[in-house]
Amino acid sequence: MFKRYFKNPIISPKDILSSHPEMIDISSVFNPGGIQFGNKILLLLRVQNRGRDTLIVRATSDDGVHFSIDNQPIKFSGMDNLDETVFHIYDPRITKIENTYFVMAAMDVVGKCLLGLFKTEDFSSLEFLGITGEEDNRNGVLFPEKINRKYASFDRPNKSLVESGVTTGNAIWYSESDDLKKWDSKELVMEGRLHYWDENIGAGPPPIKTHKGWLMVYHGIAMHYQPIYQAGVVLLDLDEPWKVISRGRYNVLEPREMWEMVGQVPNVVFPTGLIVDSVDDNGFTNSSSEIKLYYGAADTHIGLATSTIQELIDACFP
Ligand code: BMA
Repeated sequence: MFKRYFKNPIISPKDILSSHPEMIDISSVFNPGGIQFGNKILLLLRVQNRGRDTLIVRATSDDGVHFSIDNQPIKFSGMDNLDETVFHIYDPRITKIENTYFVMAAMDVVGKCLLGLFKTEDFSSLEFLGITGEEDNRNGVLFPEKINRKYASFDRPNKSLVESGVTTGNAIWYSESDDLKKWDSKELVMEGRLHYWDENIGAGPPPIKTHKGWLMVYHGIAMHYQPIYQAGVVLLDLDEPWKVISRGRYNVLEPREMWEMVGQVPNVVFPTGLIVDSVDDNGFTNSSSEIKLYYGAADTHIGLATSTIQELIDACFP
């Protein structure tokens, strides 16, 4: 299971010190994408100011605990041709394929949310490649390698409408693409389990390749009077990742600390960034590898929790 770092939260709104006009006295920092970038652990933070603008801010660290946070938001390029008004770009998930880093992020446009795909070599800016489709969708993650000679991703179409007007969904789909531009929804991967911890679901960080299968941390929402966001694990077939080998019965992280239970959205742990110790030449992570999970807490702070590949694989089996 996950163990929280003893000095959590590792990033708080007060850690963002900047004189940039959009980054003064910020309200929240949460749901970071994460990746190993050279010797550093790099996070893309979701930052909100008092105008409830969303900014993406880069943070880097040598030890995964002490972060140096940029004093300006990351710049996006290539978005001028998009025929939509984009209000917010958020919840980035980062994947490295060969020498390019890709970021899949939610984009709020008029009446719905789309998934945008961006690329970068060095995180100085993010170049927009396009949207994955026209449908209301969120929680998109790109696999770190091609599967069956195609780029592969999970996404989570937004369907059910909860009272607040927020759209959510209860099914993760597998999609594939030849060129990263045109995506086809291919297979249903898994659905929410009514009455249990994961009634609505969405992918967390990008899946990790292990010798036992693709390991994915996902988020599940118990749709109580007040929704509870938790993290769980599932193991998927290596060649056909839409096939579930085994799915954990219990969550592996749930809101328990005060800063996870209290904030702008209460009772939320939202896993988005995951770093493993070592990956071999074929992309496999060793079962003894430590995992660092970076997650949003109550849509206000960032927490760090650790585990190992083996512990999480074990947690996939009832
Ligand atoms: C989800 C997403 C996340 C957010 C979570 C809890 O639907 O919007 O960005 O962290 O709700 O508010």
